[in-house]
Amino acid sequence: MELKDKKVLVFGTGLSGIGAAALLYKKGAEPVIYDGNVKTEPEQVKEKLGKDIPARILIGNLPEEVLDELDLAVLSPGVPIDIPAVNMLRDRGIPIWGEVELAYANSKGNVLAITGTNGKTTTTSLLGEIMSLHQESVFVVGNIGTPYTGVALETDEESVTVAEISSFQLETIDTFRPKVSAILNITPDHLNRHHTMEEYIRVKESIAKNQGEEDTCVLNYEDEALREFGKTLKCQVLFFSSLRTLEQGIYLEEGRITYRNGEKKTVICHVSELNLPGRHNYENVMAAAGMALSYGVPAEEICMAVKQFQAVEHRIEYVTEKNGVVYYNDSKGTNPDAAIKGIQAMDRPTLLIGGGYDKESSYDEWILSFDGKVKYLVLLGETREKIARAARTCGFDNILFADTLEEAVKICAERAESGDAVLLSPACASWDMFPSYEVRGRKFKEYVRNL
Ligand code: UMA
Repeated sequence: MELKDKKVLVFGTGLSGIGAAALLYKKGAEPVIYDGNVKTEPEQVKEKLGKDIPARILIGNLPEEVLDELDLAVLSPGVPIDIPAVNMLRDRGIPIWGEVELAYANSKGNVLAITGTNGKTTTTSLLGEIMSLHQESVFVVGNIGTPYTGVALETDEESVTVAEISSFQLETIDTFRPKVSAILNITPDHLNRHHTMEEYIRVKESIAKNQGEEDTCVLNYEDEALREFGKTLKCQVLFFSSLRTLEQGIYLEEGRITYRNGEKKTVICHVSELNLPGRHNYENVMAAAGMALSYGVPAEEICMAVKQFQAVEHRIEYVTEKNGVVYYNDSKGTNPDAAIKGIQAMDRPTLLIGGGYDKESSYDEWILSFDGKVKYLVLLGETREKIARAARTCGFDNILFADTLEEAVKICAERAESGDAVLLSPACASWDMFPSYEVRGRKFKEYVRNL
């Protein structure tokens, strides 16, 4: 769509909305930026847009006369596609794009896109590092925290955009076509938004829907749904597995991450050379390496980047040691599956802080994964009663409640003994008490350091 002189509604005034409005304005469109949250301050939105990006700002209800004038609507990922305001747009036949679609339609070069329930940020960062070692023009964008629209107009034919793409973002793509995509794993998450697991899987898999024969999709062989999905694709498929050797693909052989292509085997590195703990991280490395290899990056460059790479913030991040107690920040453990990885990575008795925003997850598997390691489970946030009930049903009773994260840290510090770990790995999003998991993680680190 030619954007010049088009009137475009930008839904949401967060990172995506601001990025989208700026891109639209630079392309000659007339953005109208809208937020349904009545507490949004127009002055703050204006400030975020900056004086060079004029846009009409609407807060609260969407006036009918504005709807009548629109040529396009661009949704932020946090906006559900089935709320009344979006239905109104759809009913009027106004095209609805996500912020990612808008960015993609206005960018050049190739896209390497990663989705999955867990491991996206680590894999995206690592692939970003690999690509930066390989070539000059590399952009790392998306759910990782940098809106794609913010860099789209800077890309050229030689650019590579490495994009972390969430299920929220995939719901509103249209022509988005990565040269190489990856789906790392799919376990229950965001069911309050997608309603059923089938729908969540369908949305995740749509990352490959426009890929053609020259493109590649990298998939986790150990995820049954993805193994089957691989058979249905018309693009090339590259599987990885951390549990078995494959005739074709990437796998672990005696601790070595190995790529097998026909008779040829290439070793990327030994897992002991990685700065990332845990099998889930070996999978992230395999996926990033597989994507880079598919793109044509030489194995030696991948090896070099992989060995240099350090863990991302908020993912089983070592904070400090106080009185023999080690503190870990896993604020990015925002769903039960991610939190299972968090507790599995602990090698000492652990005081675990959990709970937060309710995404209608089931917590039983997480609690069953405690494996005798958790001394106390300190719960806070919207889900605390729900998790406590699940824990008791699973036979785990050492539960304490806290009203704030600061109180939770204090409770843990009082009860922990030398040799223990304190782990913030909430199994829930942060949105009931914090604007993001990053803020929650940073606050946790601050409270720990102030102890
Ligand atoms: N809003 C409405 N009506 C609604 C919902 C939201 O008006 O029904 C408004 C809010 O009032 C707010 C704005 O929309 O002003 C927020 O938009 P947003 O939630 O899409 O947030 P952004 O700041 O644009 O950040 C988004 C991603 N957030 C979400 O998907 C919730 C960020 O991912 C991403 O980094 C950023 O775009 C840049 O691409 C964060 C995230 O939590 C990390 N992602 C989820 C996750 O990882 O689990 C999916």
